[in-house]
Amino acid sequence: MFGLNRARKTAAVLAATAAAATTALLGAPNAVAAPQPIVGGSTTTTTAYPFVMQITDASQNQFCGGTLVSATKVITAAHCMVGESTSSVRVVGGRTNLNGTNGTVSRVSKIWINPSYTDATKGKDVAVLTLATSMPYTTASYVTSSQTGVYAAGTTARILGWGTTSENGSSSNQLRTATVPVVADTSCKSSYGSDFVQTDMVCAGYSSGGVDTCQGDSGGPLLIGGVLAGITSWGEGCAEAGYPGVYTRLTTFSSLVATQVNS
Ligand code: 4AZ
Repeated sequence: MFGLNRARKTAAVLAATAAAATTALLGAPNAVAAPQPIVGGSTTTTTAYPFVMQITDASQNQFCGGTLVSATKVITAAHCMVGESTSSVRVVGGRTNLNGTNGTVSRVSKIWINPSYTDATKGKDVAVLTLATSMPYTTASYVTSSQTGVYAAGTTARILGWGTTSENGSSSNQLRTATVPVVADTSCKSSYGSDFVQTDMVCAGYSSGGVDTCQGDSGGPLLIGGVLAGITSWGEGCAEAGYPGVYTRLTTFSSLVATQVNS
């Protein structure tokens, strides 16, 4: 009912090996945090966040999120689009609940995947979809390449999605949101080692865990000051202490994305 017939696009598994290696580096056993409920957030609506899009299969089962940045352009994660085709995906706007039938459903006329993308832990996790039908919703603006200051450690960022509310748990029927602090690159490097590609990624979360994106939130927005600054990409599990969520550092890809958005 909530899109579970389709495997969610998951990048988390890719991080497992690196995280295991990092455990030794941290010098302490990786205590397994209890799964928590977007983990740790609260429900919201597409009325409050009209630019948040569901990315679904042809049967409208949601498997990723995306952000509307013009009437016909959606920014999402490259790893969400691997193996997809213009006939296999839909974008749904204005639908707060996964089991709703309201809002606007569009086919996709073009999928642009960053041509340098290979897998989420190597960075470059960005894609732009061109919609066949215009979305009648307020769009989000996205960072320009010069706005690198938005990622200052401790800055409050907002995450949104329909993903699972606990690691390996069930998706949320209703859109959820939470705020998490941007994590210093040095700290994220300590968590993820060489899988953290500083130029292409930014981490966000509390050192104690508890609030995070999770499976099914991928491709959705990380907003800083209301502006799209990141794309939900990967992480070791969800909301675990010491393992913040990893987001595409959008400033690095702003120019590349703008070429697609404006094409
Ligand atoms: C995923 O698989 C996923 N905790 C998204 C975000 C995070 C982990 C996994 C970060 O879609």
